[in-house]
Amino acid sequence: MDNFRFQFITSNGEVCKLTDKWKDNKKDEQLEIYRVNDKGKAMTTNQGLKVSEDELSLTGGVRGPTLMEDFHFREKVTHFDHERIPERVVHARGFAAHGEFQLYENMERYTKANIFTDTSKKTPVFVRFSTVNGARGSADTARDARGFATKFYTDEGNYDLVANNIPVFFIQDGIKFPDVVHSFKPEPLNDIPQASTAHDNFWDFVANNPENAHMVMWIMSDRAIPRSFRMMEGFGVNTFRFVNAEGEASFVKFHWKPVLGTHSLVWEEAQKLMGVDPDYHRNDLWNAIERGDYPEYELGVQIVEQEDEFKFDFDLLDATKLIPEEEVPVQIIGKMTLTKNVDNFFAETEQVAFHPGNVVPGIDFTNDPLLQARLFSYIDTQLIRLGGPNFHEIPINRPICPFHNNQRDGYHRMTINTGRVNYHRNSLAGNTPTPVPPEEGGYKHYEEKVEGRKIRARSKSFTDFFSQATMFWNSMSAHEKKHIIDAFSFELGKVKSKSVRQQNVDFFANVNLELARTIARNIGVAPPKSGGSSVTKTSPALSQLNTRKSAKTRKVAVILSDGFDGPSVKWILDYLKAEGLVLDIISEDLGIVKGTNGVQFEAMENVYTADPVLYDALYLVRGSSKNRRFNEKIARFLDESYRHKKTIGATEHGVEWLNVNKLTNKRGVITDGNAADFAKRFVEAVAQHRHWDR
Ligand code: HDE
Repeated sequence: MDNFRFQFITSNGEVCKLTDKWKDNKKDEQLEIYRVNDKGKAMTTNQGLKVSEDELSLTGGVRGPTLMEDFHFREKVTHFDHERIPERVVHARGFAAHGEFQLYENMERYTKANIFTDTSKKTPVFVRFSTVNGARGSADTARDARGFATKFYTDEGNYDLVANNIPVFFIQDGIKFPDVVHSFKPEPLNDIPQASTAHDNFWDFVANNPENAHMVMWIMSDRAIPRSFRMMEGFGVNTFRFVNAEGEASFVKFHWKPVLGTHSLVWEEAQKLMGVDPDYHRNDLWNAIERGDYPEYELGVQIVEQEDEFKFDFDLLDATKLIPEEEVPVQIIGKMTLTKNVDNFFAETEQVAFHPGNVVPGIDFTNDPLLQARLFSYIDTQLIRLGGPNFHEIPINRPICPFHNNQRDGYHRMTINTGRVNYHRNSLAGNTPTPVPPEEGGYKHYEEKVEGRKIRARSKSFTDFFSQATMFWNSMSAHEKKHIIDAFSFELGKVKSKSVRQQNVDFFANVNLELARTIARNIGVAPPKSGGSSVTKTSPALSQLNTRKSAKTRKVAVILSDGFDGPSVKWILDYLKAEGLVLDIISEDLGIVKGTNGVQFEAMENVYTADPVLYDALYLVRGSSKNRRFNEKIARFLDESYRHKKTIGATEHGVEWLNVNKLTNKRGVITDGNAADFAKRFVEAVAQHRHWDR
């Protein structure tokens, strides 16, 4: 409770928690006027008429027909009939939270944007994480890229950094976006498979559109099955432009770096989680924020001076390429902290509308043809999804600064513009609202020199499709390479067309011959004889082995039954909690589990609900139990935790279980020592995330 320093009482007597981090948040103040709590209120129609009966419709006699005049029935059912809006055509499944951003370092040398020059300012943000492929109701842990879209409510207007957790994209030109999306969505004949690229159409697209080689390597990697939204990087993908007060420009790539490091699930775990807890990532984020474990991400920028535009062996305007961090370091310039869950999923998460074209002075675009297409698409899709041109008036989308112009009318207009003038130029309102000169904050597009013929052609600098795909492969550790091979073998193994399978191994031979040959052997097609790459370059920053490590917020399954050593277990659990680990006591039944010396804990999970895939680590104490189902569950916890490379700690009877399962003295399995020594080593082991060399 310590995190909640401020409380307020609502009109119907509820005590609300307000975190100190969330206090004085301007967006929250703005949203407050739209919040309505119906608890304790009289029921009315939408016209404010008090309703006397809400369960029986108006009928002609107790067994007679329902009457048309029952306006309450009609209003209630009509509203229900219209509750759904179209889901996003991509990124339909998402989850969001509020927070704030604070700058570490003044970036005025590169940009005049207020949020990147004023280190004292706390800018409210709203962040929506998403999967790309699956429908709104699909499972969280599907293999996919993740969206990571941030709306900064700045004093100069909304700035949207609409990012993904993978730094490159499938295609180079937005005109191909409908093609790639059609190919990875469920097949049109039967709408199968849901939220999965493991089908013929996608892999047919892959083998025949060579620019996607690099992105597909990332999708087959562990990056596509993140452990948590709190443990993924974010990348702006497209190259943007910073412009400073003198009008000088530089190129910029945006990065989010999670403070907890970048970590992934293993595939078997991800698959099981789709059934055990389809809301796994949602629960993880929601619960972390409710606990006060506020997710943190540092904002980084890679800046390339204008004159260095052509010094790379790829084109900066090509979204299938990344700038290796070893060539241009990521400068960390600020931190975002997510401090508050939404009050209403639909009103906030579903209705939020991001757009890469929402920029502020000091941030501008480049000619990246993918970015240019995005600048068209987002507003267009929101017009249909949110039903008209006034979606900027929906509370979650409103800027916190005032906005004035001569736009009027349209579906669901909320603003009541007073005054007669709705055009520019005018004399009746003194020619207001007035355009603002750039020196006073008006947005001015960077004056890039543009010339050329109108053509449909791509620059030759966009044609190296494989070098960075090979660099990615070269940069992976042994277990990451194995996971990539396994993922290809699963996905292509599901492809029915032998020709498509063969085309793909022949295609990926361009990335790495051994990779392609191994996949070929796993999926029953001829291993390619030629191909291979001469690229030896690596970028160590791409391997998740080199990420930050922390035991904080890791979930530990603590298996207990009556009779455990009370003082010792309590000491260990207190230590783990103090180190920031999150503990779930699992016992045979929900309720109290008793140890010696009067120590007792309340179990949160029982043998029916607990599952090893829900945890990062296992601490097995047990007491003594004759419950067969409990024993089976312990055996499964040990088997899966071990195979999924998780930390296993055991004391008391737990050690006997390790002996029986021949797990003692294995890496990441912690047993002996006194309580203090055991607890310390357990935390160190959990911080490793997984024990890959087990
Ligand atoms: Fe998007 N993208 N995108 N995208 N995108 C959408 O806009 C589009 C791309 C990304 O949580 C849509 O409001 C085109 C790259 C995120 O609400 C749509 C192209 C990146 C989200 C759209 C791209 C993204 C979207 C669907 C290629 C990483 C979810 C719903 C030219 C930098 C935002 C919507 C949220 C959503 C178009 C490529 C990120 C259709 C045409 C590259 C995180 O407008």
